[in-house]
Amino acid sequence: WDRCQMLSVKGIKMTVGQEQQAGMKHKPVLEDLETHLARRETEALFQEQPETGNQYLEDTLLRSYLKTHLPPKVLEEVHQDLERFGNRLLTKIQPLSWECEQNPPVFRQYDAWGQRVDHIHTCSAWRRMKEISAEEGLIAEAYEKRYSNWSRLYQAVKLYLFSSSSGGFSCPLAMTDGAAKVIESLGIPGSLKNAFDRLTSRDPNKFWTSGQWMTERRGGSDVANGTETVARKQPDGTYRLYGFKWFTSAADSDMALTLARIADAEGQCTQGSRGLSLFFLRVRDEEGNLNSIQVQRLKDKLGTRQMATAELWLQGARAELISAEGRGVAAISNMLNITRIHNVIAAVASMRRMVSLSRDYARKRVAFGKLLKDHPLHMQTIARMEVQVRGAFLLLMEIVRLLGLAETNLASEQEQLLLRLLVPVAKLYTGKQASAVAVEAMESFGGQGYMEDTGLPVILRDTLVLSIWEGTTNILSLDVLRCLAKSQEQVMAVFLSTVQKKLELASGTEELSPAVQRTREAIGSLQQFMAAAGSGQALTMELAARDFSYSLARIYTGRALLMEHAARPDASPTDICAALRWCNQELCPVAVESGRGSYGAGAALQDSALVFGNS
Ligand code: UCC
Repeated sequence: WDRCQMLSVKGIKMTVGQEQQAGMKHKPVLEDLETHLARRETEALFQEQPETGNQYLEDTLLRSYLKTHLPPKVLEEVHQDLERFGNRLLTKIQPLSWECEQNPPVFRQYDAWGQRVDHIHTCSAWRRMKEISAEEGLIAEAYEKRYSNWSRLYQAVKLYLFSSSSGGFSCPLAMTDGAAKVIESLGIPGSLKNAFDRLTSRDPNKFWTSGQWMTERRGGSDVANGTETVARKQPDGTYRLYGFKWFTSAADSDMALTLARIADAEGQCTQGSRGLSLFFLRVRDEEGNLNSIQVQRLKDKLGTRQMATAELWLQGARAELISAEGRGVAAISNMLNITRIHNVIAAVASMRRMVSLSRDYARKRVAFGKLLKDHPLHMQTIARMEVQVRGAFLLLMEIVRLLGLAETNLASEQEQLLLRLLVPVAKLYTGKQASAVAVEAMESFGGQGYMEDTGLPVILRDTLVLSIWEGTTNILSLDVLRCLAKSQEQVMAVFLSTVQKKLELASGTEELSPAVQRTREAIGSLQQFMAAAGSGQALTMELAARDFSYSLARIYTGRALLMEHAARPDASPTDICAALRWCNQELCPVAVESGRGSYGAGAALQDSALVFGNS
């Protein structure tokens, strides 16, 4: 089809390969057809399969980042482990990942004799992923802190390498990490010591995973108003939970953290956010019986099908209150921030996987008489994706670097503020980037990209959820505003001064000057917006929240690409090129003067009219 299409377009100069094909068109075809058909029976493959090798060794950006930032002793140890892990991923873990995809969980509600069993059957590869996660210390690494502030970054790198080969197991790991973080931030109370030890264990026989049950039938974003689950206090001080959790990911987990409203003696509950408290519960008791929980059904999802997401009835599930009463949202936000970072990890990993496969395919696939890699337009498309992945990767590294500092009490107040801001910014931005890159990369395989058994559609489907779960793009944009308001905009001062300082350093590198200039202009625009929006109404900031957050993401990523990486003494021409290309896009998409009306009441009315078709 594409050949006919190309030849029918007049006035376009044909490449050598195209000319050859055009000539071939006039050869007698019947004879050729017979030979081709005869050969086809013996050929298993028509195209060479795109592959990745050891993902750690192949990832030059990752390796140069580690070399630049890690202390030499840490780098030496980490390098050995990552090389080994890269081989294990390639030879042992990747095949398990495909098995997980081929054998999604199955729900059996009744046994043969009519007994209700509510059994979620997972495949052996999925269970093996759990053991591997413990053996590799994918959670433990961050809590043992053997490399002090670098442990968190090292853990994130392992998770990043694991993500695209995990068969969906990254999801329970995200929540397991989040639960460990919540328990650690509570000072590991005695009653939770066993759970913490298990969540952070390297022993596959001890290791637990955790769920995060936040979403109820009234929705997943408005947790404050959507949570109906009630907690009734028992004489022994524990609670029993009654409610319906409508979207519980990794429902085969060992424990969960969940929100509920404590009922008073009259059975009344406080509504809104102030009525929510945080609870810990085991999913099953020591005998393996469900903790007064019934599984209604498994969700039929577009992607992440390897992982059991269920609707659960809590019918008096025994639970322990672990936050102060009414402080449930604030307490679970420690978990949310960690799972949001895992979301960024998954986003970057899926982009990296798709671009690596596209690159490999470009070296193997011949079209129009030459390899794809020799078609400049094709290479331009992959190069654009590469710039996106690089930016997202460096933003991720910046966040886990800051998190590592915060967790070892080495972060300044400014760095803590920056971390709080960058988590929602990175989550919302990379979630969108990942699906755009996955769709684009899919196209680079032509029709093969659309074929289920190539595994490529799985990556696309699993990527699409990244802008939805753990807070949609709009909810996270509003979280960015929450963060600004809470710090009385001190966080913006920190953001701007961090970028400005680094710009001064980079302005000494001649080749980077166009990018430095563009970043300066973008900061100027951002400041102009802030000044104009400051005197406006709350609606202005709400309507601008998404564009504003994108501006923060692009400017900060420019800083990471520009300063941290491209201005290093041993930076490669590719590093500099990526920084320049990144800064060539619109760095500050927020409309500069809010007075221009883009985000005012008039614009809101227009939006409504456009959507509903009013006059
Ligand atoms: O569970 C889900 C699926 C699990 C799958 C996980 C897999 C992850 C995989 C990753 C890779 C493979 S999905 C469900 C996810 N649900 C959400 O993300 C919720 C989305 N909604 C929000 O984020 C909302 O903004 C809420 C729930 C946080 C809004 O709640 P409120 O109660 O209306 O908000 P408030 O009143 O503003 O916040 C209450 C307190 C405040 O503290 P105080 O009272 O001290 O001022 C806030 O500052 O909580 C604090 N807070 C935070 N603190 C709220 N959000 C944060 C935050 N992000 N960080 C720190």
